Formats: sequence, C-alpha cells, structure tokens
Amino acid sequence: MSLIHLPSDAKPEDIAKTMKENGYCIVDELAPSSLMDRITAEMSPYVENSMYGLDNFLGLQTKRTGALIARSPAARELIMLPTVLGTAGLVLANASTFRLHLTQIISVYPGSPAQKLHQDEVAWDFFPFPLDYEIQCNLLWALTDYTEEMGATRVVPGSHLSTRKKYSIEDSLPAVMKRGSALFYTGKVFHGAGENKSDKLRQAINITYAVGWVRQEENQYLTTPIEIARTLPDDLLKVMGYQLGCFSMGYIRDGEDPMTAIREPEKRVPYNVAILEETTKKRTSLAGFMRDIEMIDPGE
Ligand SMILES: O=C(O)CCC(=O)C(=O)O
Ligand SMILES: [Fe+2]
Repeated sequence: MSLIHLPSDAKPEDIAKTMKENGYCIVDELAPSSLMDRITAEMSPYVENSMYGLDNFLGLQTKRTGALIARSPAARELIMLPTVLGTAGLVLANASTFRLHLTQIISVYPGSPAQKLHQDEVAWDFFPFPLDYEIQCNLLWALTDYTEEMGATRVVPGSHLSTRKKYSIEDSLPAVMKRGSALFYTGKVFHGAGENKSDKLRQAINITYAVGWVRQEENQYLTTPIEIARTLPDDLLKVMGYQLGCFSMGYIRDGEDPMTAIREPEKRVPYNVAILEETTKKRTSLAGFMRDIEMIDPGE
C-alpha cells in the first residue's frame, strides 16, 4: 500500500477533499525545480550555520533553519502559490482568516533515527481541539528527493479522525516523492520524520498555516525585520499576519489596522471593518452562535 498522490494541476478542492478524508495529500512536483534550486542557494549558508536539535523529538542529527521570509525571496513565492493558499483557505474555512504559522527547512542527516509519530497541533499546549475543527494546514515540500531510505516523512492515513493517541512505525507509510512535490497534512494527522538509513541528506521545507486566532509558532513580526517587511507586497504581509485574525484579534494602538505599522505608521486607520462584517455573516450561519452575533452585529 502507498499514500495517495495527485498531479501538479490538482485543484485546491480535490486536495482539500483528500485531506479531509485521509488527513494528508501528496501533490507531485507542484513547484518547479528552478524554485527549489533558488531556495537551496539562498538558504544553504543558513542551514550550514544552524544548530542540531537538542532532543530526540527535534533530532540530534537534524537541523532546523527558519526565517524563510526574511532570508529567501524564492521561499516567499512558494508560500504564496495559489494552489497552496486555495487549499489552506478550504481546509481552514471554519475560521474567519488563516495565516502563516511557521517556515523552516528540516535537514535530516544520514544516521538520524525516526522521529516519534505525533500531531502538529499539540504545539498549542496540548489543548484538545475538537476532531471536527481544523486548526492547521501544513506542508512538507521535498527539497531533495524523498525516499523511504532517506527518511521520507511517515504518515498514518486516517489518524486525524480518531481519538487514539499512540501509533507505531508499522502503522505509518513513507511519503515517497520527488523534489518539488508537497505533502499536505492536517494538524491532527499522525506523522514524523523517517529514519535516514542512507548516506544522503534528506531536506524538506516545512511551511504551515493556521487559523487566524491562534498564536503563531514562528513569530513573524520579530523574525522578519521591519525594514524587510516594508519591502513585501500586501498579500504576503497579510498571510504573515499583518491583518486582523478575526473580528478584534491583532489590532494595534487605538484599534488600528496592523498594516499601518508597516506602510504609514503616522496614519490612523481603524481596523478592517470588512473582516468584522465577514465574520459576522459567517457566524450567523452557525447554529448556537446567536449570543455572540448580538455582541458583534455591525448593524447595531
Ligand atoms: O521532517 C519531517 O519529516 C517531519 C518533521 C515534523 O513532523 C516535525 O518536526 O513536526
Ligand atoms: Fe510534525
């Protein structure tokens, strides 16, 4: 048995549906190898200088290298690919917005043992999110070819639908894929880096997105210096979090839009009422939310 693969022209609807049913979806060669080449070239000096993990979970022979927006213009393109944002929008449609959660290159060196199978959403202090509320839409991009021998990420299909909390390697399958392919997976599906039994380096670009009302794992505002942030387009800044997460989450100063801090700090622009209205509309369609609707109804 092997994991499900879709072709590079797969529609976000098909990727999101496959994720909903299986907890993951591999999309083959979604990014051109020229983009992977540029990311490798831009990030190599930082990977070289990164530390190995400090515990078995992070991997004593594994390096994590973050800050991709600040360090790699090519990675910004990867983060903003329409197929990826379209899929994240569908997987996270239960929330008013989604945004970037973390960016990192994971370099699994030869000899690195398998990582414990886990769910990424436990990062929020092990809070037991409901099974039917998706918090994360995550990707592991193959920056090198991904073979089982090299430690391809292992996934337990369907484990996002269960309350079971322990799985063994035998329950998992390797996400074997070519460079430029992407493993999409939810925050609930059990997965982990495989053992690298080869003499080659296995590298992945881990880009994750989360609903707009949770704290980001990689602090985007401190990781990307404001001088660099000011050079970035609005759509990327919004994905980084320079917008409200929901009707009042993330404003600055006296109830002002966070984008003004980047563009025109001396201007006073109230926070985006459109999001407030959007949220209200969405929430009115959800049973049991009437008390909250009354509280935020813009018509009042
Ligand atoms: O590197 C991998 O294959 C997976 C890493 C991972 O799942 C994690 O660190 O949360
Ligand atoms: Fe993980």
